[in-house]
Amino acid sequence: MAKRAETIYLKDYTAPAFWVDSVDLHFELGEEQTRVASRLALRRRPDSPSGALVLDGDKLELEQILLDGRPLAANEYLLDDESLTVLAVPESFVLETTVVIRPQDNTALEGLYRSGNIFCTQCEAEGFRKITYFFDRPDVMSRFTTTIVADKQSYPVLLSNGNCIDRQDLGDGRHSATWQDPFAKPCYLFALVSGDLGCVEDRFTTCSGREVALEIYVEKHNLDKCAHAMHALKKAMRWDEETYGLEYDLDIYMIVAVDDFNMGAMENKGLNIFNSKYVLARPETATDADFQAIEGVIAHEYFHNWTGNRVTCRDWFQLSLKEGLTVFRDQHFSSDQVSRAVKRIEDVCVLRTHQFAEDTGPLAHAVRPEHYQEINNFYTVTVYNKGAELVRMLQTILGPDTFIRGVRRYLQHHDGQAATVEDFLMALREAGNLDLQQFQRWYSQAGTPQVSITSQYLAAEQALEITFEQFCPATPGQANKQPLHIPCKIGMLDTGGQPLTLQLSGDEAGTGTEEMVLHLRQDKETLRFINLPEPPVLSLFRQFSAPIRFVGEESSQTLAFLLKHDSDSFNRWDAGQRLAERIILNGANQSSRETAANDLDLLAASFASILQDDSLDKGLAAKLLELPNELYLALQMQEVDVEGIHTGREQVRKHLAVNLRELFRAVFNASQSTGDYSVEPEAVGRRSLKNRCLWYLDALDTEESSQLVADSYRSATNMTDRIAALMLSVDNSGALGQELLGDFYRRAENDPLVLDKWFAVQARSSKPETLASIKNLLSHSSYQPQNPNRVRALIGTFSRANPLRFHVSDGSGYALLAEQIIALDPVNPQLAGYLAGGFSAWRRYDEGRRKAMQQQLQRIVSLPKLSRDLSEVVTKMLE
Ligand code: 0A1
Ligand code: ZN
Repeated sequence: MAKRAETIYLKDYTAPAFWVDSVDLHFELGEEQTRVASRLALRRRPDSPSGALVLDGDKLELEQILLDGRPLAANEYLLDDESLTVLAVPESFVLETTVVIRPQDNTALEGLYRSGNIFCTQCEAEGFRKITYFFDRPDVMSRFTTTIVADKQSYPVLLSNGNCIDRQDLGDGRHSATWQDPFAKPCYLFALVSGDLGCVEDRFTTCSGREVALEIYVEKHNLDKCAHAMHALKKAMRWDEETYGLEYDLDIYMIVAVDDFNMGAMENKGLNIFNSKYVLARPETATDADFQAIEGVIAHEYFHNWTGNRVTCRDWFQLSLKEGLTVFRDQHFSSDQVSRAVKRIEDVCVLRTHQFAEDTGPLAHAVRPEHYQEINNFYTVTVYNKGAELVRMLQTILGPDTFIRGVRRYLQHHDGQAATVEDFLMALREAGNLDLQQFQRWYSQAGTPQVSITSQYLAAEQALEITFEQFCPATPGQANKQPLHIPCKIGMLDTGGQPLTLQLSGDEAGTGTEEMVLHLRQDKETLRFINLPEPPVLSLFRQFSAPIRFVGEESSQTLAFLLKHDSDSFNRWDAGQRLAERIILNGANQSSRETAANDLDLLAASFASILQDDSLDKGLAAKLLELPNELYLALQMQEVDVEGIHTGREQVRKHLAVNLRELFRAVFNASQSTGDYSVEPEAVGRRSLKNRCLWYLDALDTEESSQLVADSYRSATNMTDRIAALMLSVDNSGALGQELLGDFYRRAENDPLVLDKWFAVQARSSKPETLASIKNLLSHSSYQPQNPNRVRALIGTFSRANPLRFHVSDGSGYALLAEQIIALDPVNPQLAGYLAGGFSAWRRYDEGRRKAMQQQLQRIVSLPKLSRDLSEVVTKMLE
């Protein structure tokens, strides 16, 4: 556990001293021990200084070491817990090592480990060093050949990257398979799987007519839950051909689902390994959100084949080069499958709730950080989701066609290479002939910029002057910020709600359009629009054109007007969110209560017309009727008022329910399902609108509303409707919740993904007994502390999605989280580090809570043995 706690800096990057032309691996998988023999063909790079060969290796048991076939004497090499050093090596040579590892004891789930009876690997970021000695860095790319030997009966399936070139029956009850990957790759993309798995097969013909075998491997009882994932894979393959002109490059594409996985999935070349949560789905076991997440993650991993695998990252500081770009691509793909506006709203919601929170806390970091201790801690919403927003802004700045040309240029120029953010920006710049110098600051500057707007209508001149001021608050290690290049998509409405034609003074380019992009580049700048006979209503940062906090000057009437009329659906939604936020936050404050009451009438009237508008997309209607979540609301307060936010939001919910009861009831009835379950956007939208209405109706807290929830649960034919009703019943007083929980548990039939939902629903409950029930659940026979999904369902949901009960004022929620982190750290440091993030906002609470959280953090940091993952986050939080 005593890992190096040194800090690694981007500025210290040096190229590797050796090339590894080929890697031959030979695995003998065993129940007690696994033997890994490796044969590396190495060459010193001509420009690198002579010196020892140093390979990474994490606690490996070395059995044998040969240099050009000759066993090395003990004084010719050095070994420690983290590396192997061969003191003198020629210019070009073959190094052979044999090591022993114990996958069955590997609870950290990095390297080669077991998930149930399946052997599988996770090598990103630095797991390969737990398998064999190697340069465990992404800029060393090699050709891999892998032979796997295992017991034939227990492990009939033997998989690795590339094509299977040989199979043997070894006659002693064991068999072997040899796989060869024709593409050079970094070792983090290596994968191996072995187990007794079933396979769903399909085919795909690429645009140039090549046949690709598609195979999804799962435990046999899950074979009936793969159809959606397979369908998504084929759609993603076609989409990438049609949108980017990118074709798949091997003859086989395999996906394996395992139950124990630290993240969502992994893009290993030709052999993706997935958390089963992102593969398995049937209408009775998975919600609409699960179905959509599966489609998104399948696409994400597939898209990595180009953005990540064919062109990879030079070093881990460039992580967003593959992740930001690939998230952008998967979001774009998903928005082409569903309602574009709804998808954008969901993506922005994640960003504003989670990434903005990260940016305001002690763990704030740039999309391309400049230093780290443990790279596992940087698979964050900032690197992934803000990274995707940066790519999106580039698309907005360049225009969609130039952007695609730029991405293609980047992939062509760097195919087979390990690239940097600069390489990417250079290709885009060349494609668009544009200056992106200032834009590059987005990659190095942490924090969420605030843009405030003031405007002045000059009646005599029929002009409107808008002044934009940008300001970025300090983040750890970055006190002073420089102005960013911020694209602002703008439109204007006349008083009847009709779009106006824009005319920017002194700029002919935007003239005549109803929407244009303004390029903000200075701390403060004023722009003048002309030919405006009356004061217009502004619609700014349409589609959330930049990841900023927008501070506007709109009255509540204007927000209600935008919610009704804006042609940009995202801004309609955002106007409603801002109005609702104003009401909830003002409602908690005595002096502004009257304003809040007036605003509430305004909101109710707006909601009424949404509920009566039959022409509106149902999914969008459900979004427009959503109240901002408690985590987002907390971010808007100087000091978080935990109970105030919850109560304020509940009051608004109840007020709307009471006043619009008939409308909610009518829309609920009209949205009942007809026919078979489908995940088409129309059906998904209808269910989300129906369940939004149910959420309001439930707030009436009457005999009738409780009956409606019970009926909804009992008549549900799919997981979406069932879990929506279950959640409501568990939050309510009365016996219904317990009864339905019992029923739900029985239905779960030991399906781990459904059991996760059962745990999560209880962890999310706003009832006062929640903490006690979580304590009980920790010793429930179905609780598995070694399974990351289960831990995230119970402890993750409680600490990250239940602010009311996690922040209970006596600090007992904090103590529970700290205990779980402490117990988990020796088992799975990556997960422990993730859970510790639940404390990251501690400085934003009142004194009592602040002290209580600080105390728990100190308790953790003073433990004698801490993983590097946990120590880095906890230390940073206390700094
Ligand atoms: N590259 C994967 C995510 C991933 C990252 C790290 C992991 O283990 C430490 C596992 C998966 C993706 O973006 O999908
Ligand atoms: Zn990814």
